[in-house]
Amino acid sequence: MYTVIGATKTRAMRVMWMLEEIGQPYNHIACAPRSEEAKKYNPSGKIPALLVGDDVLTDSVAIMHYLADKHGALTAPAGTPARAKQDALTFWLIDEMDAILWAAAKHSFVFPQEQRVPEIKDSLKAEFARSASILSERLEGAYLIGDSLTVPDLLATHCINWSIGAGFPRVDDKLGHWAKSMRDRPAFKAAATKED
Ligand SMILES: N[C@@H](CCC(=O)N[C@@H](CS)C(=O)NCC(=O)O)C(=O)O
Repeated sequence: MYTVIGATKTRAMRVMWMLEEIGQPYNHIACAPRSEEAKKYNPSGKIPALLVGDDVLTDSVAIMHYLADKHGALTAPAGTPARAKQDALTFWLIDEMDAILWAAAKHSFVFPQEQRVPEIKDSLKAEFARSASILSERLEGAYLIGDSLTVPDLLATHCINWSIGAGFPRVDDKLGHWAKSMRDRPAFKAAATKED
């Protein structure tokens, strides 16, 4: 049985949602970033982590790819052009959405007060809005790629949700409705409301 380390309000949600989508049971230890509990599994205190037997896997996207490949779900097969295209979108989302949100978080509450540069946040919001427009333009149907759910759908939705929580400007209606359709998925709801 898998065990997810990390509070639902963090990137751990990506891993929990993925596990719900692929129908794998899991335990959940809902600890905060940098807590003593988190450090038991990852000395940096970063979450999420996934316990798989004696192994501790870290990084939400690495964990999602591990699960996708292991269970043959939410991904094109490794070693195919389709997978390379899927990975390109995944890495674009990390560069152009996750990294921007993370930079805003660092300058809001992660860095010590004296290292924060709050003035950077307007520029980060504008950059995120540009990324959201590009993503909206490429969205053609119910999913970001083809006619089935893949890892980038989960990652993009999580980033859009994060942007809402961080007080970033709303994404356009097309992308907003799409993100809502993702949040309406039973697996998303199950992860979001999972009891520990
Ligand atoms: N790239 C990593 C980032 C992990 C990360 O920074 N997680 C945050 C919580 S969402 C954290 O633990 N922050 C504490 C810190 O950076 O010290 C992933 O996707 O898992």
